[in-house]
Amino acid sequence: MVTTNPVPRFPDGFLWGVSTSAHQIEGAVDEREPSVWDVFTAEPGRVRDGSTAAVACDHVRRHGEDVALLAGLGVDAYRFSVSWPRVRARGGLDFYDRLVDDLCAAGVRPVPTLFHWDLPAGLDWRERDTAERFAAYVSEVVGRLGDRVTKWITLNEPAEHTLLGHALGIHAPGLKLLFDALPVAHHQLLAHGLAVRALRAGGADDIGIANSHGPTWPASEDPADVEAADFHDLLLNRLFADPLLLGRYPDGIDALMPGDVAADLQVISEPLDWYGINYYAPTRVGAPQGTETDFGGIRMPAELPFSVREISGRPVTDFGWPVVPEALTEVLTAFRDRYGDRLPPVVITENGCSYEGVDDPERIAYLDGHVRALHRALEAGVDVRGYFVWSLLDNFEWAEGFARRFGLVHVDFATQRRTPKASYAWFRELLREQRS
Ligand code: IFM
Repeated sequence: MVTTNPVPRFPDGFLWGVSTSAHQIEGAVDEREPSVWDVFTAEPGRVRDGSTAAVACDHVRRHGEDVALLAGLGVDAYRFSVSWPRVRARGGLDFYDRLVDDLCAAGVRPVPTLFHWDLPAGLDWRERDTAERFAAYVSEVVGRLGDRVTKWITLNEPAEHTLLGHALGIHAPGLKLLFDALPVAHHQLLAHGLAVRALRAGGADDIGIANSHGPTWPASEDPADVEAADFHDLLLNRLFADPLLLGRYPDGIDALMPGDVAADLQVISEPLDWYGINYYAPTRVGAPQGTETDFGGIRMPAELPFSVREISGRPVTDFGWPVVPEALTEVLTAFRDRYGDRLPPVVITENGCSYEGVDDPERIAYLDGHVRALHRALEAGVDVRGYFVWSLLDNFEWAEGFARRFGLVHVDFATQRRTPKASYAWFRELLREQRS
């Protein structure tokens, strides 16, 4: 195992956890309604290795073993997602009821995300109605679990769900709408605001969202590169954070959104108790080059008003993502500077990397570097309250299938055998040291 200097001490009460999502681990596909991801993965050529998540980590049947892994790791909290298609099936909430009971019994705080991309098949984020249906589903979940769950997350990464799923067609539902996908972003944000109201009506008082953010670095000082980078920053960061934190869309975007946007922004900007940031890597962006560009294996079309450039001189993960821990400090201080007292306390709701192997010194180095970068953000005055590693288990990595392994625990998908990696032991030791 890689040995490192002790990580600096985080404040008492800092929340340490790990994350997963329903579609990526649960399996038990026959005990729920289909989602857009089931439809998408049934189409040949959509997933790199041709796999589906019909079984995945078989977590519904093996959750007892997985809760034991969480307890053994010593985390304070476990972020998982509730599958809307499972809740729609008869008895679907029973599984989450048992899971929450088991987590509480093991001393691990349950932190459910209410939507992590597995939209029930037949629903469509281009329709406003989907936001209202989401709020009704959230009321049902808080009514059933709210006596034991105190910390809630509305949505996971609406930016990626919009961009990859609806603008570029790389994720479910496979739509290639480019900028016509903007209503999908608006309706998810509206769904978030309505969900906050539904959760509050159900008694919840510790509510956040998990948005992906990262610095955008211009490829050069050339004004064309700077302008392209600003636009990328708008799409990745401001399009989702401004309406939530400031109650407005950036730079005239509201004219492109559907419905009574001013009234919707009142709902979207319902105050949050904390703001979740999923951080993986920064992006280097330049002016369009008239050709497709590669973004961590994703083909970015030539028509976009920017092109993604390589960040050289850095190690990369198996996914090809550059490892840049200091960009985590940068994104946090930039958010504090941009949003000031409109930014509630922050929780890192995902951070992690894909590497092969049970002996995984690269993952330890990645996590170690990022936890230290997080501490530097704290020292710089950013109010950070928690850190969740993505992910507890190797799992179904969307269009990459089972080819990308993000887990602290290795899963042999043929036998479902779980094997804690060296990084699991490293994280357990980090938590022990933080509490000693
Ligand atoms: O696996 C995903 C997760 O579902 C959302 N955030 C990024 C992770 C790694 O790609």
